[in-house]
Amino acid sequence: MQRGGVYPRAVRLVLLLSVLCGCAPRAVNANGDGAPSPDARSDAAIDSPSMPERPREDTDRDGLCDDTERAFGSDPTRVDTDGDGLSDHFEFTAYTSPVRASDPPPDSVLQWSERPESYVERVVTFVYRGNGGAVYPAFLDTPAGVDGLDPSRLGMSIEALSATPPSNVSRIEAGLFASVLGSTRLALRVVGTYAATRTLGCRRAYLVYPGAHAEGVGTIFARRLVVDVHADERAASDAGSVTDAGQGPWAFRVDGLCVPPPGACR
Ligand SMILES: [Ca+2]
Ligand SMILES: [Ca+2]
Repeated sequence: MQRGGVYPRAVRLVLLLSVLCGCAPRAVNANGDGAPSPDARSDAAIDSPSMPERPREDTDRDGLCDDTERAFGSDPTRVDTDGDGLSDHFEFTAYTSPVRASDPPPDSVLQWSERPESYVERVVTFVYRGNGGAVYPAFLDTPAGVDGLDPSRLGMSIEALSATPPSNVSRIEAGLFASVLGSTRLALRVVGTYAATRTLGCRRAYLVYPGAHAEGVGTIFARRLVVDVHADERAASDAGSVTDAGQGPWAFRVDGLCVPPPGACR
């Protein structure tokens, strides 16, 4: 079965781009002369600055317009259609299924809490046939927040942990496997600590990409993890919205989940 459920990845990418660019493709003229068709002219008139913007409904206020939800396969009346704790908005952004709670799979999700004492650890492994060069653990992309949230709230680190068989590596430090030679299973440790001084009081998720580079080769491994941050209920006193001055376009809370501000559906 196609991972991600209702649409193949490529189709969903087109869907995403269409939505980000202002929704569905417009009608084009049938004779190919470049002149706008009646439908296209009508759309142009509607889009004119002198005309009011066409309303876009977001019944459940989760940041996805109803028409986007219908195309995506999620329920326009539920913030989290499959009840896995990840909002439909996040699942749309992360290309996971909004109707299958097993996607993303549990082994790719880090459950976290927005409390100072929160700590999470995950070991990820991969097999690499080394040529004698070094291998460096690294995050392959900046932790990506969704719902407009600040990824700096995540304090994450990655380090070299172990090699099997050990004799295939001359030395292991936190930042590298030295002189990897032959087929070797390398283990990386991903650690997260909650770095924020304030809590948001709503549940949200981030994407992180632990991986590794090899000397003279480039990227040899990449894994995608979802960081599912649970709200600290002690911070959830301001019902309806979350504010954090100076920290960007903060989300609102609907059904306990962080979502974009009203009117920002896509
Ligand atoms: Ca919606
Ligand atoms: Ca969900």
